[in-house]
Amino acid sequence: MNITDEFDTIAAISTPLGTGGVGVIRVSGDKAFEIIEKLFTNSNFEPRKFNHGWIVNENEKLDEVLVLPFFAPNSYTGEDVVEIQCHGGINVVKNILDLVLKNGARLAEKGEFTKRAFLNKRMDLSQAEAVADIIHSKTSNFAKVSMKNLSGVLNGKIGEIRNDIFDVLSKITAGIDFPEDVKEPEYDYLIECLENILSKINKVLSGAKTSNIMRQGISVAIVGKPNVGKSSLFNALLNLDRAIVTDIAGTTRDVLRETLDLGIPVTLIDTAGIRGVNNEQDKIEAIGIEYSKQSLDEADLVLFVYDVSQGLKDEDNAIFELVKDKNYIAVANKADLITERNDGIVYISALSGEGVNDLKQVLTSKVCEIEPENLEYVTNSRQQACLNRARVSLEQALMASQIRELQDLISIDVKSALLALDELTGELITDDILDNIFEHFCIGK
Ligand SMILES: Nc1nc2c(ncn2[C@@H]2O[C@H](COP(=O)(O)OP(=O)(O)OP(=O)(O)O)[C@@H](O)[C@H]2O)c(=O)[nH]1
Ligand SMILES: [Mg+2]
Repeated sequence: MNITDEFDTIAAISTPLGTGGVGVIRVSGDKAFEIIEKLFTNSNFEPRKFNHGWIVNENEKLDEVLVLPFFAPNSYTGEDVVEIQCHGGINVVKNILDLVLKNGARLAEKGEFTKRAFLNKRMDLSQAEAVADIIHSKTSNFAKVSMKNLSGVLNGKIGEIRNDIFDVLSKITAGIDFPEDVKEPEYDYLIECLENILSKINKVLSGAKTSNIMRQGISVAIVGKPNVGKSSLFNALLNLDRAIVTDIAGTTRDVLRETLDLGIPVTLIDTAGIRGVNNEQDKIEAIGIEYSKQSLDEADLVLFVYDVSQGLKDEDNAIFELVKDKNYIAVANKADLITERNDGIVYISALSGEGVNDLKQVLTSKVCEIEPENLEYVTNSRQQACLNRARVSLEQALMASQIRELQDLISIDVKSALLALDELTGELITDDILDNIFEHFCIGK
């Protein structure tokens, strides 16, 4: 797809494919109304109002629907858009889409509606990227912060920074181009401006690590020797009977992963109990143990589980040796079997549920050492890369100003910073970058 292509009319199913109350088919482009008029029994459209009628294929009624028309430019894409709300059965939705395609629309590519919204200036790039974030967010917190970007928070800040840079560049350029009429700006003034801009960029970038954690989440591996109750804990944390639990040591063979929403997405990993097994005797368990060690290495946080009714044994200590240099929480399980409690130990019973909520809290505070709700600017890796490029260029300009370098040379770095921000906002963007961004969308958005 090319930025300068004439837009044809596209269509796609905008609701998830499955059985549901309603399904929505979206059609966008010049021919949207022409196509619907051929299929709909009531094409006396009132804009932005639901119009009731039937979708018919050569007199055969396909479904009773509501049609919601939007006239360009007042639509999501900025083009003529028609949304057909039909019954949510998978075949009904597909049949209507097929009919729309047969009548002159083309199946939309991933993210093509939002891409058009961007190209038609209905939203800027950070808002378009926020749409993808909201759709894909794994936690409600991330959905909330992404919503800030949809409402233009990041773009507003970047616009402000861009204006600051543009202002500096204009002053330098005027001094260079019209030396007789305009005095070149004082170096101290340039230093002050550049420092100011850099601190604004650093403020936006300071949320980068948190943004990445909120986007990708963190992984928490549950490790320990066989039979200490790892899978029971995995199930208890998820509130789900996900992993098989038996009293046979060596029950879990494969690595199990599930997502847990602690405000930040957590991938909880259940592993095979680690013990010395003879490779020949039990190949499967030996492989499982290898996987456990890998998961342990890769995890951001480890729950080291032991059976407190048995006390720490040599096997536990051997595993603890693998864990101790990592970020870990030691969990004393099967506390229902003992009566004594010491301070500073996390006692739980995965069986009865005792202490599981407290453990969740300890886990949450470890995971959220950052306060996600306070995150002011959420950025993705592409935006961070642009900001970092702008930062490096401005730092060079700053250094050059400090040593009173020729302003001609300083302007080159200031200009690169400006271009990096233009790439961030989408002012200056290539087809490749655009395709890359919208590839992460789903069809129908
Ligand atoms: N009394 C008591 N029994 C528990 C508790 N947690 C787990 N168990 C029992 O301990 C046995 C082993 O539990 P699992 O959850 O399968 O243990 P595991 O660590 O996953 O074991 P492997 O997968 O073999 O490594 C089962 O019989 C559980 O019912 C607990 O808190 N209290
Ligand atoms: Mg298990």
